[in-house]
Amino acid sequence: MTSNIINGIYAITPDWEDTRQLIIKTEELLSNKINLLQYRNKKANKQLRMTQAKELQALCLHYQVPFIINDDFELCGILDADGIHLGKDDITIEEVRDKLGNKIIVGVSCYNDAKRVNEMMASSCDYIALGACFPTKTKPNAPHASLNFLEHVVETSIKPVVAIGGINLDNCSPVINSGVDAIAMINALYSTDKVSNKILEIKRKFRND
Ligand code: TZP
Ligand code: MG
Repeated sequence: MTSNIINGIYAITPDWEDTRQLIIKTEELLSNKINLLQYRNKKANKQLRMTQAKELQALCLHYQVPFIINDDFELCGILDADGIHLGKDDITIEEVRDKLGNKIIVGVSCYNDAKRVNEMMASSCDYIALGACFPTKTKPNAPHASLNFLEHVVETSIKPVVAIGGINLDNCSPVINSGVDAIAMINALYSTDKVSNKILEIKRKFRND
C-alpha cells in the first residue's frame, strides 16, 4: 500500500436503511471525485449490510475509489474489500492480517489517545484516524481531539493521518492546515445539497490554492 492512497476526501456512509437513496447519494459523491469510501452502517442487520456493501463496492470499482468496510471483517473477506476500518473494540490488526492478508488496507481509530497512536505507529496498520475534531451529532460521545494534538501526530507520524468528527466546509481549513492526509465526513457529505461545489472547495483547500 502506498501512503498516497489515503488522501483528500474520505466519505463515510450514514446509517441509512434506504439502499436506493444511499446508492444515489454515494454515486453523486463518487462522480464528484471523493478519494475514499467507507461503508459504515451501525443500524443495518447482516443481510442489509451485505446488500448495501455489494452495491457500494460495485460503484467504487466503477469510479476506481478504494472501498473500505467498518468493523465487519467477515463481510470484508466475503467481498474482498480493499480495506477495513477498526476501532478499539474491534478485531485486532494481527487477527485481520491473519484472516485477510497483508494487502488489505487497515485503518484504525486512535481518537485523542497518544498511547494508542504510538502503538499503532508500530503496528502494520495503513492509516490512523484521529477525532472527533468538532462536536458531532453522528457520534455524540466521541472524544475530542484538538488541533494541537493533530499537528503533533502529523509531525511525528510515519503513517497517513485521517481527521474525523464534525468536519464540514466551514470548519475544515484549520484541520486540513494541520497537515492531515485526509478528512473523513459523514453528515457534511450525505446531508447536504450542492455537494459538487463543496467537494471542489475542499479539494482546493487540500491543494492550498
Ligand atoms: N468517529 C469519530 S466522530 C465520528 C466517527 C465515526 C462521526 C463522524 O461523522 P460526521 O457526521 O462527519 O461528524
Ligand atoms: Mg468499530
